Amino acid sequence: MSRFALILATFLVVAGIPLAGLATVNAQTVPTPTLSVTVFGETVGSRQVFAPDQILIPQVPIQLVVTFHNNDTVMDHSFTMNDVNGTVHPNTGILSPGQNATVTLTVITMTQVSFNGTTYTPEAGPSGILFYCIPHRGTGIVGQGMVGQIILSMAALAIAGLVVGIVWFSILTMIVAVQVLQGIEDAAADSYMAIFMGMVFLLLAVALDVYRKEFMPDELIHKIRRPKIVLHLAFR
Ligand SMILES: [Cu+2]
Repeated sequence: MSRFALILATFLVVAGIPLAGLATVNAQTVPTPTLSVTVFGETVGSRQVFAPDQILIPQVPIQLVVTFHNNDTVMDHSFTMNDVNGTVHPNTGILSPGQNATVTLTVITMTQVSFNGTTYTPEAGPSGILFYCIPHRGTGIVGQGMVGQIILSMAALAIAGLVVGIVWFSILTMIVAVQVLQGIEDAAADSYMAIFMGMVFLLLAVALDVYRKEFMPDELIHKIRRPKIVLHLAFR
């Protein structure tokens, strides 16, 4: 048992090294990804709101395609952003109930946005980039007027934490395995190793799941398919 455990523990540490580098390599080779979201403008009770009022982005830079749909029955709404100087861009314009409009902007960093070839600092909200509805912005405080935010998801930080946990439990497994090999064995050594290894695989599964959900672009899904076979010769 103990030699097998040492081999397995060594494998965990070695396998962890390329995994840790995976995110970095992907970030360098993949061009700016695109995220398409639909945001509705509607009245809930007596309040005009965006639904959702948060656009979560998995990373920066990212190209954001926002389709704004006025889902209201009587109220006019817009999806609008300001820069720090109060200049309005991008802006869907004021839409009547039932109308749609799409704006495409690039969030370069959380303090730098590019739209229509212009790069500027967008107006900030409490925890992200602010967007609002021109007729219903009101006080402009999130939770009062019709405002929302583009927020950078904490998924990258979560994965970093999980990787630290994976490395930590791998090291603990190694320490127990080395001690067992040196003859410092107690009755519970196997139980400790089982728990530590279980934690390694559990954290690895969660980390891979978060990575897949937050960082794999949706566009990849329909590209994984059999290539279309086209005959170049006349076929008669
Ligand atoms: Cu509105």
